[in-house]
Amino acid sequence: MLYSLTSTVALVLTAATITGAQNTSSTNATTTTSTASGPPAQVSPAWLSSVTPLSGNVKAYPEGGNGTLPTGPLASLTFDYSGYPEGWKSPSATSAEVLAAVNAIDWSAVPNSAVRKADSKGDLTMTGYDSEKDPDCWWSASGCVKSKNPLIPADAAACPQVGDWGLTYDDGPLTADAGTYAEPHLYDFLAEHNQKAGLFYIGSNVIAAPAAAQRALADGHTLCVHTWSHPAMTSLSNNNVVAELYWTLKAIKEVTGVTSKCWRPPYGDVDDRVRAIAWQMGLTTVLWDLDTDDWNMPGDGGGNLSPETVDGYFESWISNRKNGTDKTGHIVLQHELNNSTVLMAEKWLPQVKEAFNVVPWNQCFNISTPYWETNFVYPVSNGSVPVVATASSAIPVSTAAVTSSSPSPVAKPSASDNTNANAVLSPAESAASPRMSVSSPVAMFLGMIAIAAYAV
Ligand SMILES: *[C@@H]1O[C@H](CO)[C@@H](O)[C@H](O)[C@H]1NC(C)=O
Ligand SMILES: *[C@@H]1O[C@H](CO)[C@@H](O)[C@H](O)[C@H]1NC(C)=O
Ligand SMILES: *[C@@H]1O[C@H](CO)[C@@H](O)[C@H](O)[C@H]1NC(C)=O
Ligand SMILES: *[C@@H]1O[C@H](CO)[C@@H](O)[C@H](O)[C@H]1NC(C)=O
Ligand SMILES: *[C@@H]1O[C@H](CO)[C@@H](O)[C@H](O)[C@H]1NC(C)=O
Ligand SMILES: *[C@@H]1O[C@H](CO)[C@@H](O)[C@H](O)[C@H]1NC(C)=O
Ligand SMILES: *[C@@H]1O[C@H](CO)[C@@H](O)[C@H](O)[C@H]1NC(C)=O
Ligand SMILES: CC(=O)N[C@H]1CO[C@H](CO)[C@@H](O)[C@@H]1O
Ligand SMILES: [Zn+2]
Repeated sequence: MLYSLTSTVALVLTAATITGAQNTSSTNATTTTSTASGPPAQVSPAWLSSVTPLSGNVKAYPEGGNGTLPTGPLASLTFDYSGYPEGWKSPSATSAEVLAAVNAIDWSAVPNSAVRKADSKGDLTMTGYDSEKDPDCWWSASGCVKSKNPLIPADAAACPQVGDWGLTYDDGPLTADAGTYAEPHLYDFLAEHNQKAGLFYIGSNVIAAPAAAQRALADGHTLCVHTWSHPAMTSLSNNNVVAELYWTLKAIKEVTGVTSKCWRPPYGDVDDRVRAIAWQMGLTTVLWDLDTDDWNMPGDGGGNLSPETVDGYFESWISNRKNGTDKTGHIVLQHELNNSTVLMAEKWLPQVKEAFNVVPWNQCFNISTPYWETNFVYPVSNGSVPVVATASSAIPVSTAAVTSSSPSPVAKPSASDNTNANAVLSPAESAASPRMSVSSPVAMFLGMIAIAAYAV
């Protein structure tokens, strides 16, 4: 049935692209009819298909809870990272590997927005910026979390359900230079409290602390991309955006065996150009609505925010929840960055859990398959793990998308979703992407995206 809608979808797409894309040639209706053959498909990255993951990884989401997950010293693991770019430096945008990823992108579906200005230290500068005239949804300027390009779903910025606390820690895995606070300090603490989290990994750190990344996967945390060198992404050229995402995706896949379908922009810095590139690399954008500012406490790479101020944020979030003032769900930004942030995280988690339903961010969105490898199936919001048809169930490629709705990370796969072509048309999808009503042809277009080839 979806197939017969192809031409309608293409027509609507044309209109959609006109409002969404800033690329002048894309605004030409003649040009956009070509999208009938090439929408901005979101597919498992073929440019990572030759990566052979290290051994020693779990092959599925770990069942079991407190006391059954691995804790204690990390396995010793040496990783040959020759071939990777220098850590914490902007990777080359012209290497053959990066260009393969660049060439896989349909650039006509990427807005031709201006690269944002940054100073010599890489910090964004707003001089001369006029938000009124900006056709983009640029978080750094306005806090905007809904792409103005209707082809790209809204960011995951806050859990939709009141009382949910989407737990996230950025900038890990925390490497050995953090001394006794290096991982698995926080991961052991989480395991002992039977708590899963969303972890946004820096590629440079993953190759420096591969055993910590493997532990995180084994403990049931959700691994997402947080770039290679932590830049303000909107200040980078298209190819440099690709390079930052490419190397981090590769590092996570080579070390842990999973290919993330989620990323968080450093500093939240994302606009419609960067979102569209990330989307075509298979990544949905995850932000936050509550910021602990923990990184800014004294510490290496930190600032001089007093820990008491951070305590105060937690105190008021908890009391607002307890006295009924808080009427929304949240995604909360914390860091596994240094001893200060790790201690702060461990100090507050038990109290947060008394007031909130604390889950990794993906769980409150019912995103049970956060990787292209669908053998990893995470719990949905009611805590149950859906039954998902796996790649090994030998579904012919031509119909694979019908079983695997997982290509859309903001779709909310559930038991039925994953065996049902209508998955992305579910009310859940429209809840996260208000522009897309259940019956809207654009939502159906997203269904079409799911028909893209499946190549893990
Ligand atoms: C726009 O469409 C016209 C035909 O309607 C065509 O002549 C022109 O080359 C197109 N421009 C671009 C940039 O595709
Ligand atoms: C704009 O679209 C044209 C035609 O599809 C494409 O060749 C070009 O690379 C795009 N520009 C950018 C900056 O994406
Ligand atoms: C998990 O187990 C540890 C050690 O056995 C114990 O200290 C802790 O209280 C337990 N936590 C929960 C949530 O059951
Ligand atoms: C709830 O707690 C917060 C923080 O302590 C306070 O500012 C607010 O006034 C309280 N609201 C109610 C209705 O008690
Ligand atoms: C973190 O460790 C440093 C020394 O490595 C110490 O001076 C500092 O007090 C520690 N911070 C906290 C919050 O424990
Ligand atoms: C949890 O939700 C899923 C759909 O999201 C449903 O299939 C399942 O039956 C639910 N489980 C429980 C225990 O309610
Ligand atoms: C997740 O699934 C449950 C059913 O298990 C549903 O009630 C809830 O609305 C869904 N949440 C989202 C964000 O779609
Ligand atoms: C890894 C890291 O950044 N460690 C720093 C955390 O903060 C402390 C001070 O509280 C520094 O001494 C560490 O170097
Ligand atoms: Zn960060």
